[in-house]
Amino acid sequence: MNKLSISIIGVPMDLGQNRRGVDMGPSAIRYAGVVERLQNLGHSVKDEGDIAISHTRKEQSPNTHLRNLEDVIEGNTNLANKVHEVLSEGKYPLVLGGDHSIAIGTLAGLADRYENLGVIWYDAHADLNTAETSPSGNIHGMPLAASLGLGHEDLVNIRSYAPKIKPENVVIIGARSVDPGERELIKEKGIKVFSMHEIDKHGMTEVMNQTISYFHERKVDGVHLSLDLDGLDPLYTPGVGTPVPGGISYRESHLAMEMLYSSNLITSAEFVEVNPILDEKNKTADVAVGLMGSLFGESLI
Ligand code: Z70
Ligand code: MN
Ligand code: MN
Ligand code: MN
Repeated sequence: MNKLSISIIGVPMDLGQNRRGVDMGPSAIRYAGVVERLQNLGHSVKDEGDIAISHTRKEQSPNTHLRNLEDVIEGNTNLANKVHEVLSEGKYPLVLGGDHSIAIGTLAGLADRYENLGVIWYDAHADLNTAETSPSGNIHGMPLAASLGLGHEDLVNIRSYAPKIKPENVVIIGARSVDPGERELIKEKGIKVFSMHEIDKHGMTEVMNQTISYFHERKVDGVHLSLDLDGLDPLYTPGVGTPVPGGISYRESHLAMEMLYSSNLITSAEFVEVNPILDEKNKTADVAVGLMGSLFGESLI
């Protein structure tokens, strides 16, 4: 088994959406024992602490309806630089959110280190809104679009390059709440989506086998896993800001992580949207750490 040097990066960001408390996600995940869990698998683990996030909550610029745009850009720039540094040291970045707007920074730090980076977006949502299509102004609904080079130019150009990733290198898993503008983008760009329909119809085994084959066909040189805990059914992960019923089960999610571990494809990961204020006894953080266990090689036998 491949032993890794994992760098844990906390991102106490709650500015990409309306509900407070998701900035405490990194603390909740640490409290759930992430460091020990991964060390017990034989990996070397360093907790890099938290990225600095300004909470000026400046008055909305009249030029945009994007909520907290300046603070989100600054925090994501700090995160991107840290992810880039960790990669330069040959370490495996494991990013703890924070709301999903932080994927903009994670991918900005990662993508220029790869020729052909793949991304798995494990989420109830597609996060493909732009300033034009967003129904909410919440930047956590935009990180996948921004990483594809679509949307507000300051979000798109973090670390001064764009786009970060190609639409044909993205696989969305678990989608069940997709806005009209996002649907159009999925069709226009030919983004691969395994919605709950496909998961129910064909089963998670088939969905993951197809996902893994797809990345092999695409000849990716790395795959980033961006896992929003609201991808799971709120029965298992109630501590999220936007629970959507009818989600991926606990068992399916562990199976998916175990198959990704066996595939040896994943080169970085982030776990986002854990909100301990909305949670039940840290259940959602516990599930997140359990899934990390499976992703990094835990097995029953
Ligand atoms: C909606 C929007 C979203 C997460 C909600 C919701 C987006 N599509 N993302 N919760 N994690 O406002 O853009
Ligand atoms: Mn999301
Ligand atoms: Mn570089
Ligand atoms: Mn989501």
